[in-house]
Amino acid sequence: MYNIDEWKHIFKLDPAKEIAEEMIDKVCESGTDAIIIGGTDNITLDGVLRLLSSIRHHDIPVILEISTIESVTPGYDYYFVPMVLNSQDKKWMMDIQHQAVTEYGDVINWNEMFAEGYCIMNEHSKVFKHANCKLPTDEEAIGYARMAEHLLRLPFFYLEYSGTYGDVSLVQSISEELDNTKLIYGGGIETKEQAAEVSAFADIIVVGNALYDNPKEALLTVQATK
Ligand code: 1GP
Repeated sequence: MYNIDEWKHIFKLDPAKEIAEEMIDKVCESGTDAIIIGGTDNITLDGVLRLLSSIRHHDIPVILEISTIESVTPGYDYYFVPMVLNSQDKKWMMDIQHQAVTEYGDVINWNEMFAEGYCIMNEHSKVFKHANCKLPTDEEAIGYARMAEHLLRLPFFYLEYSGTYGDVSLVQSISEELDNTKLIYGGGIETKEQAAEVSAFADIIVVGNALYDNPKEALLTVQATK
């Protein structure tokens, strides 16, 4: 339905945060390629449905990044399933996904479902602590990227710096490793300059927090990737 191969820019909206309807309209009309609904805590079915209904009357693909089984609902175009490669607990890599598939496997439309191999690089982020991650060295991060591409054959490798702007030289090194697996970069992008810089290497960049902190500037990140 949509051509994911052409996506360069995604805005991520957090169902646990307040955002004005007019702002949602601006996000949808910004020229961004898709919108991800996702966050780390206080994700409720109500929040997920509310954002979906505000976005739905715009012609833009909308993705639910699944953080809890309880907040999954039909109606999204795609469902992204995080598998946290650098978690120290098997739970975040395998078990919660397994539980969901065991429970809902009969009704899942697999064409809408994509796994994301997450590598979480910001030790101070909520998600790093939540998923009990271990900070990889650059070499180890490249190792995860190679696993995502060659062993696991994942559609996406997500280099996640959530809340802080990352190391662009590592983004470059990882992008050089990936051919079939798409590199998603997210974290700390606040300006169009940063968007352009990281977009030179990542297939897709994700902008989240800036939409809430400095929306005017955040909206400008779209054009920097085109
Ligand atoms: C978070 O990667 C996204 O999952 C975006 O990060 O909120 O720091 O932009 P920011």
